[in-house]
Amino acid sequence: MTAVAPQPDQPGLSHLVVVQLPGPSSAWNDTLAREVCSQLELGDIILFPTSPVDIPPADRDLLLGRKQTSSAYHKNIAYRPSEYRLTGLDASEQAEAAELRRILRDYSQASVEFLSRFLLPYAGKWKLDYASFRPVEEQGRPARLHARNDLLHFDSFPTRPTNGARILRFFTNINPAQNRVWLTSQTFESFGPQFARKTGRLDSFRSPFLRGLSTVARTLRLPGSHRPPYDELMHRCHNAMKEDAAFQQTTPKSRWEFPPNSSWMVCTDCVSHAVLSGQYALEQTFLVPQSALVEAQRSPLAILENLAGTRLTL
Ligand SMILES: O=C(O)CCC(=O)C(=O)O
Ligand SMILES: [Fe+2]
Repeated sequence: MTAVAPQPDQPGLSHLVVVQLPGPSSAWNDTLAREVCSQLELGDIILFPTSPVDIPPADRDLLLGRKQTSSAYHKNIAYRPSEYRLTGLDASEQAEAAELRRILRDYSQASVEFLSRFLLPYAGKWKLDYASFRPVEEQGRPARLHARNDLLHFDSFPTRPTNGARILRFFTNINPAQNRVWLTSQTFESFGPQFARKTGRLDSFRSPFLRGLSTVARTLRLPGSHRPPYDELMHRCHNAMKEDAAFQQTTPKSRWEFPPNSSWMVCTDCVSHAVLSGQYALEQTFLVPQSALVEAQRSPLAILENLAGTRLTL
């Protein structure tokens, strides 16, 4: 396996690291794996021009809507590996659900199997989050402002706090003809602090009085009280970026085209990203705990804790 980063170095921007597979698996070792983990954690995009995950032709045909017309295959669908369950389908679509669920389970398992061999420092330590099927053309897809994926953002899941764990996503473009096109801008390390300050919340986490109030709210299980300060800040940054039209326009950008049958992975909590166009992708999300990171001291959690001057996890 070989990795090359072809473009000139631009501080603060994400770079593309191209990994050619297959290579002799004996050539892969812990040192190289740590290097890739470091690149990921600091905001680079790891691209496999040929996906290391095989999707059987019959499954691909189903996903591309060639063999059926049910609307089940035409909406973004989430798959929860731990429950073997799909969300996003109506009762009328249950006939298709079983097949779709099986295909997503296979993609999820194949991604786990590959990444367990490739990202050795993380293997077995991550928490497996949702997988998804994205059959809707992204260009012009209607969504509320905060749900728009065509605006640059760092990922933060409003209903699934990570409590400091990193969000690592493994995508595959299953479109036979069309690239998936992304923009990225500077990484969290470069301008996360600027947005974190704008939230106006950094000081509040230091106040013993407000921390005490939060503990009481959690004890009483009040709505919203389960969200750790880290996730609160990350989510506010996510929203602030999408709301900031001047930032969206003027920030320096790189444009990436992910070709048919390629896979790429990104720590989407530190890579500011937006999808401009593309249809038909699969994706598996991994939550990597602080204890497995190779650059923990430069993680969004470490950066925010430094700024806040206090712990931000629960
Ligand atoms: O679907 C994509 O290519 C990425 C969209 C995105 O930003 C996200 O799911 O958080
Ligand atoms: Fe995103």
